[in-house]
Amino acid sequence: MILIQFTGLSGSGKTTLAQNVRHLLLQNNYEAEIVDGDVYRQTISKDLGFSKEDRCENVRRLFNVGRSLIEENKIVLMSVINPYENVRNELRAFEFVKTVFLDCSIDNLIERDPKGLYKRALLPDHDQNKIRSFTGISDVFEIPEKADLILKTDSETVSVSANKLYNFIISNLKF
Ligand code: GGZ
Repeated sequence: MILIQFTGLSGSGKTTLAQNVRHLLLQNNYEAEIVDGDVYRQTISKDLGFSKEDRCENVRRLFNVGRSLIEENKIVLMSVINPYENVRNELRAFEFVKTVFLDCSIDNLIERDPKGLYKRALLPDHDQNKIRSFTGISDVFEIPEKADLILKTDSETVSVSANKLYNFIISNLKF
C-alpha cells in the first residue's frame, strides 16, 4: 500500500500529474484514487480558508479520506499544496506515505497562470479581486527537506514526470 502526498504550488501540475499517473496505474490493473484539495474544498473542507491552521486541518482531513481508501487497497494520490513541513512530517510518520515535491519555479507559474490566480494574487492591495494569502506570492510555501521524489515540472513534460512517478510507486508498493 502507498499514499503519495504531493506538495507543490498552485499550477505546478499536481492534478494533471495525478490524473496521468492514475491512468497509467489503471491500465496496468492497479486500483488508484485521487484525493484532490480543490475538490474536497467544495465538500468536507468547505468550512476552511487559507490560514496556516485551516490549511493544516485541510491536509489532515484529506489524509483521513486517503487512509480509508488505503484500507480498500487503493493506491492514493493526494493532490494538495500541502505547504507546511510540520504536517508533511506528521504524515511521513506512516510507513505507507511517500512525499513527492513538484518543483516548479514561481516565475514559470506566473508566466503560465492558466487560471489567472497569480495575476489576481499580484493585484494592488486595494483591488477587490485580489487573492490574499496566496501560496508562493503572499503566503508561505516551505520547501520540503526530505522529499522521496522531486519532479521538475517546469522542465520536463507531463509524460516524463508521470512515468517517473509511476515507476516510483510500483517500486515502493508494499502489499
Ligand atoms: C493557494 C489557493 C488560494 C490561496 C484559492 N493560496 O491551483 P488551484 O487553485 O486549482 O488549487 C489551489 C487550491 C488550494 O487548495 P489546497 O487544498 O491544495 O491548499 S492547501 O494544501 O494549502 O490547503 C488554488 C486555490 O485552491 N486557491 N485560494 N490563497 N491556493
